[in-house]
Amino acid sequence: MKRSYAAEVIQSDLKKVLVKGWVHNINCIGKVAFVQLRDRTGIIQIVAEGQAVRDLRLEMSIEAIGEKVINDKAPSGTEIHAESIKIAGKAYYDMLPFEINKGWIKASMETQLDYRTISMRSPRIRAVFKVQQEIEEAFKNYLRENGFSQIHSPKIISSSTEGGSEMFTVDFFGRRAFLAQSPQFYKQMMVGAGFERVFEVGHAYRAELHNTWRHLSEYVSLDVEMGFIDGADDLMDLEEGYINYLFAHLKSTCGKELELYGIDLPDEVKIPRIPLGEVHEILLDKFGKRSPAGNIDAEGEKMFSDYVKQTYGSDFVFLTKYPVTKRPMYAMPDSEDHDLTESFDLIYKGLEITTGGQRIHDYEMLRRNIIKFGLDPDGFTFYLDSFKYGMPPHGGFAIGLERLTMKILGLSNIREATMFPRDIKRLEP
Ligand code: AMO
Repeated sequence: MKRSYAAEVIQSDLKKVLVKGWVHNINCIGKVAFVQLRDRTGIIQIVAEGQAVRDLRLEMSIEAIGEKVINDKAPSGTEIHAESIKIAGKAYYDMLPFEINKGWIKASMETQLDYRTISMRSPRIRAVFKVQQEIEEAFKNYLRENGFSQIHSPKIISSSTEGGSEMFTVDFFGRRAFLAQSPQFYKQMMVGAGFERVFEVGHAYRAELHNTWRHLSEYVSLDVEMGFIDGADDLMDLEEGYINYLFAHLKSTCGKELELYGIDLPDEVKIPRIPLGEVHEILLDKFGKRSPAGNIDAEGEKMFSDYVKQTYGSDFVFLTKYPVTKRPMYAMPDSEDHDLTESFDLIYKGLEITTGGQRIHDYEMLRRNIIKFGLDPDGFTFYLDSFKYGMPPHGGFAIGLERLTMKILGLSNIREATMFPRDIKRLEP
């Protein structure tokens, strides 16, 4: 007999069905048991009695055959009157680490992460990863529709891309190698290789020593790089377009999940672009907040986001024109003020979710800049050489997938938006 899923049983006019899934909940009234069966599409009630029911335990996997019956009192308006129930996967626990059938899990985040395959069974947690999947899907679709090609760059690499200190080293057949902090060099090289417009969804590694609510040692980076641009505004236009495309996509694919988290996404997003120098002045004038030179700290990001929300009604803001000293050697200096760069960060509800900008595309200028940054051009030969053959003006940006997921759903810790997070303390599961 062909298997039916919970959602199909509820929607279709099938009479006799075979369903498979996990025991989400059991309620016994006299000899009759009401079993909530959960599969990847939803939850359906099974009404059963007899020995098979007495052996059931929460989270066992089972298979049941029975008749579909419409019943207003059943949670989904439909239930299955079981003829037979078979245990497909036994339970070998004394006690579940926490209950997952009561909405919010009442256990610390660390415990939930320790037992990740159990916590992810909760429909509420599952919803996070459905939204995350659709963020990635929308990213790929939007960029493909705009003429971008998908690339896969190596994650074992020979030199730092984003500055020295935060790199994991790897013993590569006796040579010192690193885990990529970003696909930065490779996405630029692919623009020069004639692809013009590329994107990548891949892991990035940061050996950051701090343990915060917004940093992971391994995260997923949504990367974009585009050739023949006129300036950083082209890149911000592209990202603003993605945010609008994404929100429309999430509304059509994740209605149930957004509702679970009480999220109502705006119909249109218009993102203000404000130079960092002005941001500093506003923070000082309005909030008495001093910022670190040429940068903005986490408290400043939050304060300024609140200010932008009140002033422009936007949850997003582009901070532009970061100083040369705060950007990597590949950042293009501003055409008017050489101490600044053609770069930006995107802040969403108080958190940086993107860094981007125009890059230096002239071979000689890049070589001089590498030296100016106190680095040895010989350490970047493969990258630098690719600029000898007519590299066009170009730029791009990268969005942290977990940070974007976290902010869309209003989660308070990035680990909640990561299936198996890696941080300074966590290497398992
Ligand atoms: P940056 O280093 O700012 O820029 O990273 C880009 C975005 O990646 C996310 N991110 C992180 N997410 C979780 N944990 C971390 N430790 C972490 N570090 C970064 C953030 C951040 O905004 N090559 C440039 C991008 C570019 O210019 O194209 C880069 O990697 O959301």
